[in-house]
Formats: sequence, C-alpha cells, structure tokens
Amino acid sequence: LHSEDVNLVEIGNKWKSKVLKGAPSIKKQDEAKNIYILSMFPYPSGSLHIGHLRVYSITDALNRFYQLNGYQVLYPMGWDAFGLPAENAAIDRQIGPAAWTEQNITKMKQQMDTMLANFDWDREVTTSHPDYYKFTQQIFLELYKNGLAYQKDAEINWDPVDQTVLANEQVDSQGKSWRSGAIVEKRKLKQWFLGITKFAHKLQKDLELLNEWPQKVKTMQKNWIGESYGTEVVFPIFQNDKDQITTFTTRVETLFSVQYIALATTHPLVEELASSDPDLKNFLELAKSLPEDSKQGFLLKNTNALHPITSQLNIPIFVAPYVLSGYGHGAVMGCPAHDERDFAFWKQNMPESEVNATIFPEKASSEAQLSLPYCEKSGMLHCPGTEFDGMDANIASKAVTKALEELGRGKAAVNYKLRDWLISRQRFWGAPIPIVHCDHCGTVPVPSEDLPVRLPAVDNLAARGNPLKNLDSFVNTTCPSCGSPAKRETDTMDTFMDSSWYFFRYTDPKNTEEPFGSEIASKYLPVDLYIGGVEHAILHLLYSRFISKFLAAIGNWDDKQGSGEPFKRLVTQGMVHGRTLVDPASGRFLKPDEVITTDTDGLIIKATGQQPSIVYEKMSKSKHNGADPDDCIAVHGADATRAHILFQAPIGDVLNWDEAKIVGVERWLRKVIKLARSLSSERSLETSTIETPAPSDKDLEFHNEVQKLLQSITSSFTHSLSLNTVISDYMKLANLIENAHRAKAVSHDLLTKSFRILVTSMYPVTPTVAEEAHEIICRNKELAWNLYSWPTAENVRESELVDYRVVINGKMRFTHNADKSFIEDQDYAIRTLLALPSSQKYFAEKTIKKVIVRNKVFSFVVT
Ligand code: ANZ
Ligand code: ZN
Repeated sequence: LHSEDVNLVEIGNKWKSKVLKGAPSIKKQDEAKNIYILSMFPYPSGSLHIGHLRVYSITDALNRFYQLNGYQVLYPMGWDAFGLPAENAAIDRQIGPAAWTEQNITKMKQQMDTMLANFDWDREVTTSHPDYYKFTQQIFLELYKNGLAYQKDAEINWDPVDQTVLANEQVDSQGKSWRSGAIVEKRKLKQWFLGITKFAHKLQKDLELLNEWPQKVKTMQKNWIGESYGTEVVFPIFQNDKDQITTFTTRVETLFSVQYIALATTHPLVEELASSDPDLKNFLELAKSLPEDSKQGFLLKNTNALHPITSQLNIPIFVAPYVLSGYGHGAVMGCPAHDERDFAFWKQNMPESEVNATIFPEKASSEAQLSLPYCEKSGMLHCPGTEFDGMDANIASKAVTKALEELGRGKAAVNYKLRDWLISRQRFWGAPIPIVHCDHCGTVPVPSEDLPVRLPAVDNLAARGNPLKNLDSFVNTTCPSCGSPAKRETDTMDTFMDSSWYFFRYTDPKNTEEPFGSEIASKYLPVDLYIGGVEHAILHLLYSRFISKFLAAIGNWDDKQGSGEPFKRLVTQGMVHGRTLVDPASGRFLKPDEVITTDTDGLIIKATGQQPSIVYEKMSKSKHNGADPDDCIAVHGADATRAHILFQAPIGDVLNWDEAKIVGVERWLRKVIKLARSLSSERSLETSTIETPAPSDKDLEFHNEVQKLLQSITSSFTHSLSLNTVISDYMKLANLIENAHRAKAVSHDLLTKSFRILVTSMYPVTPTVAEEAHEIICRNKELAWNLYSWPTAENVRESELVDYRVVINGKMRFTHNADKSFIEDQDYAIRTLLALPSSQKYFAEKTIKKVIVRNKVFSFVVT
C-alpha cells in the first residue's frame, strides 16, 4: 500500500469491535444525566433493509453524541417477533415460526453490528419469548381486572386470505386488509376487545401536551379519535310508547327542520321489524352491496316518530345505509335544509316534498332567497310558534339542548369515532389470551402464577388458520376457579399489544416478577426521542399511548406530569427511494446490468443504445431498484455509508438513494486521515511557555469559523436534528483546516486544536475514522486528547487588532496594524504614525496642515 492511501473499509474493520462498545463514559454513573433514545423495533424479517439503515444511522449518531456529552444513554434494541408474516413464512418454508424468527434475529443482529450500531444488547427484548409474553399476558389480565378487556359478539373485519380478524385500524380506506390486501368481509363473531374508548378523551386532549410531535401525526390521531361535542335527541315513536329512537347531532339548533329519521341497517328497531317484514329483509340484503355513499333508503311502514319538542309532526322513518351503525346511536335526525347528505337523501327518496329551512343567514329572510341546503353554522332561527324564533343559531343550540333536558328527551353528549380495540386473532403466532372458559364459572382469568400460558412447540404449521383449536393438549385444562374440566381460549393477541409496552420492558428487561419496576421505568420514561416510520402514526402510537396511560393510571409508572404520555419527542423519518431505470421505449424496468455507464457518467441501455429514464421510487424487487446496506458497507465501509445516508436528505424527507454520490463523503473522510498524518508528524511551533504571542488576525478569523461550525453541529444534534447539515459542516471544517494548513496561515497550535474538535465531533457519525485519526494524532504525545468528550464551545472573539489606513492628500498610502485602543489617544496615534519607517518618505520636509481622523482612517493634508 502506498503510504498516502487511505482504506476506509480497513479502518472500519480495525476499529469495529471497539466502536461497537460505544464511547467510554466521561462521567461517573450517578453524575450522568439520563436520556432515552429509541428507534421503533423491527419485525425480524431476515434482513436489514436500507430504511433500517437510515433510522439506526440517525439514532446511533444521536446516541454517541449524548455519550460524548456525558449522558447515560438508554439505547436499546429488540424484536417485534410475533405476527402473521412470520407465521406465513414459516408455513411456506415448512419450519416452525420460532425457529424461523430466531434465525432471522441472528442475521439481523450481525447486520446491525456491521453498520456499527451501538445498541445495548444486554437489554434486548423479543416479544415472542415466554419471558416477554408472560408479561403481555399479565398486562392483559390487569386490563381485564379493570374492566378494560372484555368479550363480545361483534360485526368484525374478516380477512379471508389470512383467515383472521383485523382491527379497524388494519383495514384501509378501500376496505382492504393492510397486510394481505384482500377485501375484508364483515362477520359476526365473539371477540376480545380492549376498552380504549374509555381513554378516548384523554387520548385526544393530551395531544396538546405533545409539542415535540409532528403536527401531521397529531392531526391524524385527532381525526381517528374524532371527539365530537353535540346533543342526544330522543324521538318518541308515534305508534307505541315503549320504543324511542335516540339520535346524535352536532347541530341541535336544526331540530325544527327535521323532516325524517334515518336508521342504520343494524339498528335494533330495524332488526326487530325485519323479522316480520319481508320487504325490509330484502332491502337489508340489497344494502350490503350498495356503495358507501349511496343515498338509497327504505321507508318504514306504520312507524313514525314524534318531534321531541313540538310533539306535532309525524316524522317518517327510513332505513338508510348511509347511517353508520358504529357511530353515535346509529340514527340520524334528517335535516334536508341544512345538511348536504340529508338534502341528497331527501331529494332521492321524497322528490315531491318540499324542504323546510329554519336557519337563515341574516334577519329571517324568505325561503325563496335561500339556496339550499344552507349548511353554515351561523345564522338566525326562523321557527314561529316556538320560544326559539329569532334566536341566534349558536345561542339556540344551547337553549334547545336545555329544553330537551327539561323534557327528558335529550342531553348534551360527546361522541367518538374511535372504537374499542379488537385484539383477538385466530392465529397461532401470538401471545395466547390467558383465559379459561368453564361451563360453571364462565370466563376465568389464568392466575398470574400460572403465567405464561405457553404456545406449544410446533415445528411445522400445516396451513393458515389456528392450529391451537385442534391441539387437545393446549385446549383441555382445568378451571382455575372450580377445578372442573375447562377449555382454554385459543385466540391469540394482536401483535400491536406486544409492541404497546416494549419500551417499558427495556428499562428493566430481566425482571422476572413484573413487566418492569415502577421506579426504574419512571426514571427513564417518557422516551426522550422516538424515531420511526409515519406508517405507525395511528396504530402503534395510539395503542402505546393508551397502554402507557393505563399503566400510569394503575400506578405502574409515574411520568411526573400525570398524563402518562410515553413519548416526549417524536420524529418520523422519510422513506428511502431507489434509483429506478426505465426503458423509455417500452416502459419496462431495467436491471442494473442492462445499462452501462459512459465516460461522461451518463447511462446507456446496452440493447438499444438509448438513454434510460431515471426516477426514484419505493424500492421493490419488480423495479430492480433495491439497495442492500451490507453491499454498500462492504465496498465503502460503515462510516462512509452512515454519513452518506445522513447527508443525502433531511431526516424527515424522502431520500433518493444513489450510491455513486458517496464519493464526496469518502473524499472528506480520506482528507481527515491525511490531515491527521500530516499534523502529527509536524513539530509544535509553540516555543515559549512563558510568553504566548498575541493571536494574529488570521488566527482569530480561523478560530471564529471553527467555533461557528462547532456551534452549528452541536445545535443540529440537540435541536433541529438536521443531520445532513452536520455532515456538510464536517466537510466545511475539514476544508477550512486543510486550507489553513496548506497556506500555513494559522499557528500550529490552533490548527491541531481545531483538528481535535473536528475529529471528536465526527465520532457520532463516523466513529472508526475518528478513532483512527485520534490514534494517529496521539502518536505525538504532546497532541493527545480525550476523544470521548464533546468540545466545549468557546466564544467567538472579535479581533483586537485593526488595520488603520493612512491617506495623504486624498491618496491611500499605507496601512498600520495596531490595537483597537490605538485611536483613543489621537495625539499619540499621530506621533506614532509619523515615526513609522514606512511614513518617512511621505512626510519628510513637508508641513502638516490638517489631520482628520474618522473611523479607521487618518487623513493628512500636507504641503
Ligand atoms: C342533524 C344535523 C343537521 C346534522 C345538520 C348535521 C347538520 P360529527 O361531527 O362527525 O360527529 N350523524 C350522527 N350519527 C350518525 C351516524 N351514525 N351515521 C352517519 N351520520 C351520523 O357528525 C355529527 C353529525 O353526523 C350529526 O349531526 C348527524 O347529522 C350525523 F344541519 O344531525 B347531524
Ligand atoms: Zn369453573
């Protein structure tokens, strides 16, 4: 090897094992502050993809940054190991899901080492291990004890491909399963639910406390929870006085324009009437295939409602699929005049009938002037004969609610879109629900000393579906309560249950008695920084907030704020897109080996000689645009790969992965090693220890530049997290030092000091290059320093010296470099200037007529 060569891969290998241990602590344990940095734990699919590389590069850099700042960093890693993908993969490969999962974990752990991620492996958790799911089951039982886990018959989402039930959150807007993509079917089944709705208000309200969360995520959660303040209005039925219909409205001031009631197809009254009305039965069958926005309705015969206040009208009642069964009371008071959907429904079903408006924009004008429906929330009521006539709409809303309350026909109410969380899964690879069904005692929780309810060892799953059902050894048990033969629950828990508390377990991973110790969890939580994909904006983050709040409510941990919010700051990283080559002629995706790179760095399709078009898209096999982190690290080393992925885009943005662009990063890293070699071989120029020469202007300017860059780097790590800027600051700093070094412009002392700042500040991102540069410099004992202590910022200093200009008879003649205070005593300054050797030729034998001193200029008029 040529002595000038720098091999980044070799440097990476040389320092790998040291760097994997992290930076040695610069503070004693009890003096250090804590910080908890968390990346969403991965599902052990078998290989680390480039998206993982991105998140862990971010979190690892932050982890190391805080280490150098004397923090005790909790930086754990684990495996979200249960779930359908593992089960399906195991079925396809004819091995047990446990074995499949373990082998994947081993491989991914190696890859995490390869990218130098400094996870605390002593704290590793794997959700499919009995020592973990024992406590998932225990938390379930806590919920059960508190009335927050219950079983009920429910119309549920059935995934016909994966043969299991799905939570609402797992069905997309087109009614398809988030995993299998199959159209989800509605079925009625007995299922286990968690009472997340009991926490709906807190979950909505406490979003306000999360001021370090992206607004986008908070908005998504807010919409999903869907808190809505309104009024319950009870409509008596005209034909009998035992039945009544309760509706929910957010616009109770429109009560006097009600023209019909619409019921959901599953409303109890509809089900009752359908048993004796074949036409209705037919309609309900037809309704199943109607599109969601259909305005078709079925008018109930011989059933009308009474107006709750005027008692006058005979209000027709329809069955209408546009009314959602799960929302409010599954019943709507229809106001065609003031609601778009109601208007459309009325026009379709009662085309001959008029529309009764009761709210008008200003002072009650005539209906003829109003274009209907009028849906503004402001205006004035026009309902002669009632006490509300002429009232402002907003005031009327309160007054009408009050009137209803007095009549016993309604009250103020809050509604939520959020439904209870369906956690039953009819699959094998999940934590068994720890319940026993006994003919005498009903559902009986498994006593906590009998936990975990273990999954039986299965090394070959025959088919999709739940083999637990057919395993007599699993199903048959005795009732913990009465001792008679009983059957175990065979549903397993949704994997989101496993991931809703794993960040607590990291704080106390070896605890065998409880999920985690309250004191230790309260010390570390809330998580200071949580980084993961925006795809979890609702599911995982909402469930985790719920479980954390529940655990706080029963005293399992204390966040000192009383909110039980688990994540202080949330960052959602952007996707990584791959370079996708397309044949413009055929639109076909090209494999990388179907093109060649020209001398000018252009691309040519081998077969056609044409240029391919280049786009960046989500990586997929069919587009041949994937990139493997291992490959990149093998060629460029882990440091360059980490720095490259951070450099290419701000962490929240989409990143277009282009390996070729890594050359800039490599150039910088090589430069740093070369600078280290060169600086360590030079002798310090500092000769005297008694008298340090005053810093020159150049030194000050250089010092200031270095400090500004250090401040920028520090603040990017602590505040903005703009790690792409950090990389460009490193590059600027390296260039600055290199240029000053080459020009011999600043003192060697200052140069080496600045170089140490550069090397230490690089350690978080490129730890092996930092170690190598540190080692090289330390060969010169005089220059040694502690690599693991973040440089303290120094003040940016103003120069003490000023260039004064001397102008004679209007011409600039020379400059004089002197102290700032030089100008304060003008007589002294002028005398000094006149005595300078450089001034002799201008003043000899001349008479000075006048001197003007302004700013830094001395103007002489001489004859
Ligand atoms: C009468 C009315 C008059 C309404 C008017 C609106 C405008 P949010 O804000 O989402 O809570 N609604 C109530 N239950 C429903 C159900 N199960 N399916 C479909 N729609 C339902 O919406 C509340 C409004 O949605 C309620 O206010 C009700 O229509 C409708 F000029 O009641 B409104
Ligand atoms: Zn029993």
